[in-house]
Amino acid sequence: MSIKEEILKLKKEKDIVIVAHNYQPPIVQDVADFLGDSLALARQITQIPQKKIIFAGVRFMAETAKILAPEKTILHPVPSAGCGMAWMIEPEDVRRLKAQHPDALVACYINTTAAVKAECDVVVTSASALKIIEKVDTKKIIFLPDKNLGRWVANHFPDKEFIFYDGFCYVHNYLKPEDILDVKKEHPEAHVMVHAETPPEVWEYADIVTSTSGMIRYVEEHPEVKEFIVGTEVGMIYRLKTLFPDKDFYAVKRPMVCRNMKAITAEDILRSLKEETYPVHVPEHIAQRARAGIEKMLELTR
Ligand code: CIZ
Ligand code: SF4
Repeated sequence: MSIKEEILKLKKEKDIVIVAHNYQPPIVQDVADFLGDSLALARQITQIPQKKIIFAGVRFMAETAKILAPEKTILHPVPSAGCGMAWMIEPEDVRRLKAQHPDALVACYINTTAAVKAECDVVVTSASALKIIEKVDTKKIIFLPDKNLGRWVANHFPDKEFIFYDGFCYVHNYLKPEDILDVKKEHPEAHVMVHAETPPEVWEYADIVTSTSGMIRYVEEHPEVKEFIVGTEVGMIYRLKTLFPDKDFYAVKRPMVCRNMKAITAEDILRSLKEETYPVHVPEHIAQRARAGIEKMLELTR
């Protein structure tokens, strides 16, 4: 039996659900019951009737799942698989910014630890940020930790004042115009989709700057376009090819690989199914405060 067959058999026998992020390796995507971005997966978690869920994604995503479903067992197969951006900011940094700008609303990207979320008013994802900021009355907004995503959001709200933090994603932040243009030369008809975590200097070369779910929507809404250049983590190219097998998707020239997303292998998933490794725990005093911001996001994007 192949490892894939073994996983599919065991998850059925043990009634364990596997959810996986769009950036997961192909084999993990293939065995998942649900695939999506962090917003869709957070929403999904609250709908799953099963008691045990394996979360294939980085640490903050598994923590978010546990915060939203504290009664369930959330298994994170590789606890050390964290997000480099989430590690760039500590709760003290948020408290310092709040002390400097007491009249500001604190919007924090979902790519943060639970302890950082506990300091925030509302959590946002790349797919939900615009909708959320549109709905809040506050004029001044502390947006953290991703400076690029923050700038992208701020560009949509010229009447609001934004305070940024100097965080970034090492996979997206170093994308250069020539990484796109070199591929565009080979495929001049292709439309360019880049993630909002990429730096502002590449945005003018893109047909759309968006989230991963926004990329799926863009392909759906442009049936006449057959080729796309994709400026985000490579896992997304596999996801797009699976969803749209008759279209072509090209990676940008610079390899965009998140080491931590790729740290979860089929072997880890199998072990997680067999040994129920590793249950996620978030201390309740932190979970309770972080839950408020996550639930606010779900409420404002309903
Ligand atoms: O929100 C997410 O899932 C991330 C990290 C990327 C995206 O845009 O989907
Ligand atoms: Fe974090 Fe970047 Fe990896 Fe996403 S791709 S999990 S933002 S390090």
